Amino acid sequence: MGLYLLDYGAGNVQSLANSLSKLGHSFEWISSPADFHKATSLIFPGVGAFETAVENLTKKGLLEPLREYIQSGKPYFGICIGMQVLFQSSAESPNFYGLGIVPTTIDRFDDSDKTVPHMGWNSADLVQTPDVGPAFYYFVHSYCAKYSPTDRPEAASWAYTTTQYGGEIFISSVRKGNVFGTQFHPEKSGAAGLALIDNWLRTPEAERSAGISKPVSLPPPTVSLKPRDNLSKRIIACMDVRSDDDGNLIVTKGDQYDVREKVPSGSSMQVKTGGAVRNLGKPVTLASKYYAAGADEICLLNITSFRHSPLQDQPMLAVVRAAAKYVFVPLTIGGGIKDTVDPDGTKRSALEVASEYFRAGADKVSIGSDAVYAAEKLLVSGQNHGDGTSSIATIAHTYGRQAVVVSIDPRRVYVDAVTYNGPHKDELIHGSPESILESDRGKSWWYACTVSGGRETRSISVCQLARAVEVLGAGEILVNSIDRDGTGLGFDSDLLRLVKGSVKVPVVASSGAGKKEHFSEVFEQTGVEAALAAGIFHRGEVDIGEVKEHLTHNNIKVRTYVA
Ligand code: 1PR
Repeated sequence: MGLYLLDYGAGNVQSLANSLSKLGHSFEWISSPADFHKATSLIFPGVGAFETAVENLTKKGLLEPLREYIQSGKPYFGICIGMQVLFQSSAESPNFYGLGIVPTTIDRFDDSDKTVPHMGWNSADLVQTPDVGPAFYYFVHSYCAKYSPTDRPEAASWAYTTTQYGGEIFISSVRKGNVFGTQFHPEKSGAAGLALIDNWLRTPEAERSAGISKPVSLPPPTVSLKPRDNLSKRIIACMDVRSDDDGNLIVTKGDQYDVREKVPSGSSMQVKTGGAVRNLGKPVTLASKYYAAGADEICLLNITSFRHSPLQDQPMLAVVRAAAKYVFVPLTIGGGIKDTVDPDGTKRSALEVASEYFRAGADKVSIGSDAVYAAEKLLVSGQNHGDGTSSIATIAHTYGRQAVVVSIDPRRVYVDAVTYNGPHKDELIHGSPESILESDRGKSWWYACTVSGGRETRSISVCQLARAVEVLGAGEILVNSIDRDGTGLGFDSDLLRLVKGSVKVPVVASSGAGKKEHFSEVFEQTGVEAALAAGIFHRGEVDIGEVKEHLTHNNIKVRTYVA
C-alpha cells in the first residue's frame, strides 16, 4: 500500500510517524508534488497555525497537488490543521484560504464562558448513530468548525462526530467519500486513537475511496446541548531530568528544588552542595510506565539545561526520541528553551531549539526562565502586545500557541501586611490564623517569580507574569511552587486561584501532591484544568489509576479508559 504522510515543515509530525511504526504500517513522506501520484493513501497530520500550514504548503507547491489528490477520490485523512485546511478559511488567519472542500469557515471558540484553547480529553459523539457510546480523544485547538445544521446544512452534512465544549457544539470529525478528518489528535489519544488510525488503514482502500460530491440525502440532525461538556481534567506525570555526578541522565526529585541527598553534617562524603543527586529511575522507563498507567500527559523537564546549550545536549534529545516511541499521549519537554550560543559561537534561536525537540517527538515545549525575561520586557515597554521576538511568540507563531507552555517557579515572599506598601499589595494572600500549616498561619505574602530553577528571585509577581505571557502567546501555564515542591503538603490553592483568575488559557497545578485527596481538592478549590505530580508517582505511593478512581468517585471527570 502506498501510504504517504504530508509534512509541510513545521508542526510535530513525529508523533504520527511513531504511532504508525507502533501499529506496523510502513509509510513514505511526501517530499515533492510528484509524490502525490504515488500515494494510494494520504495522512496530513497538521499541527500548528493555519497560516503557517497554508503558507508553507503554498511555498512548497504542495497546496494544489493536495487539492487534486483529494478530488481524485483517493483516501485522505487530515488531522487537526489537516482537517481545518479542508474548509474555506479560518478566523485564525483571515488572509489565507483553505481548500474550500467543506463549504464553511473555521471560527474561534467563544472564550466568555470557558478556557481557550480547548485542551484535553473530550468525547466525540457520532452524529448519525448517537446511541453508540462516545470515545474520548485528545484535543488541542482554539479554532473550530461550529456545528450548525440550520444555518450551515451543507457543512453540517460533513460532520461524522460532534463535540461539546462549554456552550458550543463543533464538528470534531468529518467524513464523506474518500475524505476523513479529525479535529482531535488520534496519534496522541492513547489506545483509542491508535485503534482509530489502525481501523482506517486496515479498511480496504476501495471502501475508503469514493467521490465527495454525493448529494446530501437527509438533512443533518440537530444535536442538543448537554448540561455539561465531557472535557476531562488531566493528570500529568512529570519527570525532572538531569545528569547524575557520573554524567548519566536520570529522573530526580527535590524538596523545594534541592535534588541532592541530605548528608549528615560532618560526614566524610559531604561535598559543598550536599550528597549525590537523588536517583529515582530512568526517564524512558518511567515515561512508558506512566503512559501505561493512564497518565493523560507526560512532562520531561531538563532541570539543569540553563547551564549549557540544549542543542549540545544530545542525551536529552535522545531521551525525548526514545520516550516518544512509547508514549501516545502528549509529551511536553522543558528546560533551556531560549536563544542560545553554542560553545563554538553558533547562535541558536529559541525556535530552533524548540524545533529540535518537536522533531524528536515533543508535542509541547515548556519555557521557564526565558518567559520571565520576556514578561519583564513587556512590562517595561508599557505596551499591551509583544514585538513578536520573544521565544514564546516565535514558537507560537510557527507551531501554534497550544504548543507553548510557560512553566512558572514562584516563591512566597512574606511581608508585614500592616506596613507593606509595595507594588504587589493587591495580590497579597493572608493566611488564616487557624491554618494547620505553620507556613500559612497568620502570615501574609505575595508570589515572586524566579529564574534558573529557583536560584534567582525576581521582582515580577506571578499574576504579572501570567498575564504577560498570555499576551505574548503562551497556550498554557504550568504553575510550580518552590515552597510546596516535594513536601507532600498539597497544592498551593491560593497561588493557583490567583493565576487562574488572571488568565483565560488552561492552568496546570504542580508541586505538593502527597495523597489522592489533594487532586480532588485542587480541582474543586481552584478550577485548574490539570494537575501534575512527580514524587508520589516516582516513589509508588499513589498510582495514577487510584487518583482517577478517587476523582471519578468525587464526580470529577477524568479519562478512565486505558487499554
Ligand atoms: O528555566 O526554561 O530552563 O526551565 C527549567 C525547568 O526546570 C523549569 O520548568 C523549572 O520548573 C524546572 N526546574 C529547575 N530546577 C528544578 C529543581 O527541582 N531543582 N524542577 C526544576 C522543578 C518542579 C516540577 C516538580 C513539581 C512536582 N520541578 O517539575 O515535578 O514540583 O513535584 P512534587 O509532585 O514531587 O511536589 P528553564
